[in-house]
Amino acid sequence: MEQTFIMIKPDGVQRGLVGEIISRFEKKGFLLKGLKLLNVEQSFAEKHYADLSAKPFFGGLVEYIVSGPVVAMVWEGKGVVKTGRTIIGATNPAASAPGTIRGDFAIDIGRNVIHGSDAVESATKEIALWFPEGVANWQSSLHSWIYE
Ligand code: DAT
Ligand code: MG
Repeated sequence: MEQTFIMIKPDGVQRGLVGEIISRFEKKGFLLKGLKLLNVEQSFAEKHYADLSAKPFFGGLVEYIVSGPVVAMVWEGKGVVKTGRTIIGATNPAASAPGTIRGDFAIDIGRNVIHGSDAVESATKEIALWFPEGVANWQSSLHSWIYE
């Protein structure tokens, strides 16, 4: 089953949005496979955002990600990468629809509360980076009530 990497950024943790965000993925029917609260170092944040290293905002982005604890998660389900991005909303909260996490809880692009993998391949890479120890092995007993 498809998996995605979701991270609640330091602003989301500081603002008390952890429960709300987890709840949205849970209520959708996705399965929580990995979860931890941690501080990351600059070199780790740089690795996570390596694809953006040439961007002018890279330094500020890394500084933001290391500014406090983040919640790293692995969520599983059919189409979870793309649907996860839909639940999160557009990168710039000014363009995120109401009802999305960024549309409901963020204003500035540099404080947009949450990260979600943008493709199945990047999800695989990010899960390996953030959860080298692996994720939990379980299946929901509600599976047949969520999938036909
Ligand atoms: P996303 O997080 O929606 O996948 P991204 O991967 O293009 O977006 O960029 C990663 C983060 O970098 C994004 O969540 C916020 C920041 N960012 C992106 N574009 C930016 C810009 N033009 N100015 C400032 N920060 C930006
Ligand atoms: Mg991205």
